[in-house]
Amino acid sequence: MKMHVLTLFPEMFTAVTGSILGRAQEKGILEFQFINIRDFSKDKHKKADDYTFGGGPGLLMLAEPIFGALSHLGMEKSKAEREHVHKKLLYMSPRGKVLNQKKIETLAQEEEITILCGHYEGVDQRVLDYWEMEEVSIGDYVLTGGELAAMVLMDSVARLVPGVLPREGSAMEESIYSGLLEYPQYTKPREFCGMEVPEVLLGGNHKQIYLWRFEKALRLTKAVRPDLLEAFLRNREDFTKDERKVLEKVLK
Ligand code: 6GU
Repeated sequence: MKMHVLTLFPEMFTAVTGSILGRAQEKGILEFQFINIRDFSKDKHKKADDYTFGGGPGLLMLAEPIFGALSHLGMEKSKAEREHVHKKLLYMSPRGKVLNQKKIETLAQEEEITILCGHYEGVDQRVLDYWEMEEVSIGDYVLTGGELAAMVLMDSVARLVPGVLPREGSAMEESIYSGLLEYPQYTKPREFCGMEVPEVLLGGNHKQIYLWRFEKALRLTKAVRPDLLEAFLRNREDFTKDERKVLEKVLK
């Protein structure tokens, strides 16, 4: 998968290239391209922003350098054309639809994702209109720019691309996929600061271990995210007899 990022702060993305995602790039599974929007400014001072028409505080990113960068990438103008070639064009913005795991799974199917990071007060609206950009937020709070949000998106999408995670399958096993929060886990040593690893995990009875983890996940989800538990119970009814017993114990 190719990921292109248009930003005024390309140096921030060393956080991406210096991690597991960087290793995936070396292996040829992912390909990153960071484009400095300022390089496409036609202004002699490389200006990429200006004051807003109508007044108000802060600067807005200019349309022209962004158009230049997208044209340089050979970007298709319409959403329909991009869909045809499995490309996405996203604008990171607190105004967008909030990212969730389902959306991330859909994005992981793309061949190419291009992400525009806004800064200051955002971008000229004509950028979003002309290129039919999809706006994506990462939550109901405000960041100084789209870069950190873009990295969140890139990381969560990239880990679903086959071969990116060191152990195949570890992305799919995790609990958000089953709709519950993750059960507690332990590694060596068996005793640490007077705290023991739960006995059941040392035994090797896989069914018992599974049911213990299921119960822990249910209890944790009930306490922290009752909304997730409710959805989980609504979406699944194919429980085994043993699972049903655990469920009854936790829900009563
Ligand atoms: Cl995508 N951008 C900014 N600036 N703030 C945000 C955001 C994005 N998502 C949540 N807050």
